[in-house]
Amino acid sequence: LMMENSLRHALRRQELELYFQPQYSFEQKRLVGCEALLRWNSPEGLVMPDRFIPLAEETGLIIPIGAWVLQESCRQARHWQTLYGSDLSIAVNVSAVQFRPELVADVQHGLESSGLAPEYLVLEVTESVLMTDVDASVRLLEELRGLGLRIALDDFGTGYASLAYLKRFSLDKLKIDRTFIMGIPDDNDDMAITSSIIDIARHLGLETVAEGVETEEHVNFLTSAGCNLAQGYFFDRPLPQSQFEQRLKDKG
Ligand code: G
Ligand code: G
Ligand code: MN
Ligand code: NA
Repeated sequence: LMMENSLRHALRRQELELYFQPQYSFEQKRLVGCEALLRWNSPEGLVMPDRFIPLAEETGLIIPIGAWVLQESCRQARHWQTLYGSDLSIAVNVSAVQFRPELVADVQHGLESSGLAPEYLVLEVTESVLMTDVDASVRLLEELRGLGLRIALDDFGTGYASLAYLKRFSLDKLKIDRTFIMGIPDDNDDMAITSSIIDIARHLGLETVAEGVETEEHVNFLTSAGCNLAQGYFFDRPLPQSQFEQRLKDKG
């Protein structure tokens, strides 16, 4: 309850902060995007999203917080494009509570107030978010993509969406869940699953992002399997703004 009360004030007290985890292109060998990951500098210290996002969802606070994350992510990406001339894209996580028709207005507001071109904004949704109401999800995805932004299916392979839904949902990217990447190079099943996801995605015209890329073996396997983008500790942890900007100067 104490946490609920202080989370209520977190936005106004400017205690929320975005970290940015770089995404690297295997083909271009450079930093091409990032995922925005929320942190809470609470009076009790740094709180990770696994601890406060569920609470934000239960209390409905995720709606204003999510709108702030969208606006701040668009503003930041546009700012970096101006400063570094980069074509950097930014991925924002969207939870089930946010995935409703009103999300369109929040996204439009973020894009318009920042001047960020929509093709540089990626929304990450999980299979379970989409499966709650499949028909409504199909419509909302089409409306969002109609704005020109892109959609990534997060934690792909761990939820209960069947492959048939890859056809119904309007998507741009699959993020291969890190539990599969963890098994490379010792687990043959994980390697078969990973390269099959990459093949299916390519045939469907979807980009692939590998999550949890931690070792050189991961990089080598994913390169030869034809994965498009890598995100993980081998390259970078989620970084505060100033450290991320240093990466942009070095590797953008
Ligand atoms: O770095 P990490 O511990 O940051 O993030 C843990 C999880 O918290 C992520 O998998 C993600 O799903 C969730 N998360 C992080 N930032 C956000 C955010 O801005 N909005 C939502 N809805 N979830 C987030
Ligand atoms: O939204 P999603 O659940 O995909 O958020 C990414 C999560 O994965 C964040 O909590 C982030 O800190 C974490 N993460 C990013 N890179 C790595 C990695 O290389 N290894 C592990 N174990 N976790 C990672
Ligand atoms: Mn994500
Ligand atoms: Na994920």
